[in-house]
Amino acid sequence: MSDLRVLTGPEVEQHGNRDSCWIIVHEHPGGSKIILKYAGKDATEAYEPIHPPDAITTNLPVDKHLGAIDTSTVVKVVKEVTEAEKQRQALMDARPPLDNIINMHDFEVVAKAVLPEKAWAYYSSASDDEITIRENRLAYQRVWFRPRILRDVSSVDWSTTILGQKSSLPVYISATALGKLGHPDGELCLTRAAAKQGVIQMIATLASCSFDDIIDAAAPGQTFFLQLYVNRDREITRKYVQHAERRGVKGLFITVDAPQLGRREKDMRMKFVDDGAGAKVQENQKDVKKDQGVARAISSFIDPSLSWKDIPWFKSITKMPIVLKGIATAEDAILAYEAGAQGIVLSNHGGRQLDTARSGLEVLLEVVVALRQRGYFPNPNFEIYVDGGVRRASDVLKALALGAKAVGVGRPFLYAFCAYGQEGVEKAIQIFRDEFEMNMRLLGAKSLSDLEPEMVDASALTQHVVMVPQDNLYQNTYQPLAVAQFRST
Ligand code: PPY
Repeated sequence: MSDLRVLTGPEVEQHGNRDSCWIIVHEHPGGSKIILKYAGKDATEAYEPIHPPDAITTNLPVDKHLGAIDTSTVVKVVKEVTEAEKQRQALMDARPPLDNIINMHDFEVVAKAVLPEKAWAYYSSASDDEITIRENRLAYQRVWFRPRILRDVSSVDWSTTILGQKSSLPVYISATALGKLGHPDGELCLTRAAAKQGVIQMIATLASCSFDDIIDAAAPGQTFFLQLYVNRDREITRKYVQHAERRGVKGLFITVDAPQLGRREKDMRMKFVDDGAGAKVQENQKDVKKDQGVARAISSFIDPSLSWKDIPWFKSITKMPIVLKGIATAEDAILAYEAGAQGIVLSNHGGRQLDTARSGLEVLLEVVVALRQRGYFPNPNFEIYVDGGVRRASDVLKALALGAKAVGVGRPFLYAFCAYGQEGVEKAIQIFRDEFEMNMRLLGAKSLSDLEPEMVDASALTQHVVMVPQDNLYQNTYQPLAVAQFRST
C-alpha cells in the first residue's frame, strides 16, 4: 500500500456514478445498489457494523485499492438526526438501572426500545410467519418437572465441560452476527464478559468484529468455539479454519441449516424504508440482491452445495472437534455420528431458517431414542447440544434431563449487550447462575449428573396442539407480571 498515492475528497467525488464509482471506507457481495448509494462519499459509518475490519484487506485484491485518503479534504455527509433517533437516545438515557433487570425478558424489552429500528429488525426477525421462533419458547412450556425431594441440596454445582472444555455453566454463548449494529464494541462485549464469568463464546463467521480482534481481546486461556459458514471458495474456508485452530479455538461448529438464508420479513421490510418505495422483494431474481434485507444481501458467499461428502475434507484440514449445527431429525443425527462428528446442535437457527421446523428440544427426544438404539448414546465423545428459545435455567435443566450436554443461548446475550454492553452480559450470566441454584435445589439435583429423564414429563412435547381449558382465575383475577420500568423522561 505504501506506494499508493494520497487521494483528496474532491477527487473521490468525481467518481460518484455508475461508470466510475469510488468510495471511502476503512467485489462487494451485497450488490451494486448499496455501493452506488455511497458513491463518491465516505461510507465508513454504514460499512462498519456489517464488515469486519479486515474484510477489505482479505477480500479485495491490492490493485483495486485506489490509495489512502487525505481526510482533511473530505466533506463529511452530515447525518440527519431523525425524530426516531432522538427518541431512541432519550430511551437509552432512561434505561432501567441494570440492578432492576431480573430476567432475560427484561433485556429484550430494553433492547427493543433502544436499538435502531434496522438492528432490531435484523436481530429479532425470524422466517416467514415466525411460527418456529414462537414454538421454540412454547416447547419448553410443554415440558413439566417431576422434582425429587429430601436430597440434601445445601450445595449445588452447575459447572460442566462442553466438548471437553471447562464451562462454569451448561450454557455457551451461541453465534449471532453483526454485533456492531447494536453496540459500538459489538461482539467484544461478549468476549470480555465471557472471560470474567468462565463461559465459552462461539465466534460467528459474520461477527462485526474480526476474528483476530476477538481473540486478541481474550483473557489468557479463554475458550472459544468457531461457527462456520462454508464459503463457495473452499480455500478461503480452509485458511479461516486453520487460522482459527492455530489461534487456539477449541471446536468447529459448521452451520448446516442455511444453504440459503430464510426470508425474514421484518428485516426485508427495513430495506423498503431505506431504499424508498417501489422496491419489490423477490419479484424476480435480479431484484433479490438489492431488496432482501441486511442478512440476505450479504449471504451470497455461503455454499449451498455443501454435503455429507465434505465432512472428510473438514476432518482432513483440522484437528478441532467438528460439530454440525442445525440438525433437525434423528436420521441426520445418526449420519452425523457415523460421519465422525464429535457433536451436534439440534437447532432451527433461532427460527430464522425453515419456518414450522420443530424446536430443538422436541427433536432431542427422537434423537436420543435413535442414537441409544444403535449404541451411539450415551457416549463421552459425542455430545448433543440444543439451542433456540432458552430464556431460563429451568429451560436448560429440561434439555439436560432429556439428554443434552449443554445449550446455546444467542439472542438474550445479544440483547444484554445492546442494552447494557459488557456489564449486561455479565448480569445475564449471573441471572442464569441464580436461577440454576434455585431450580436445581427445587428439582433435587445436586449436580448436573443427577439430572435424568424421569425428572421431566415430556409427554406433551410432540403434541403441537394442546387443548387448555380457559382459566378464568388467570384471565380475570391474576395481575400480569411487570416488566422493567423506564425512568420518566
Ligand atoms: C443469521 O442472520 O441468521 C445469520 O446466521 C447470520 C447471517 C448474516 C448475514 C448473512 C448470512 C447469515
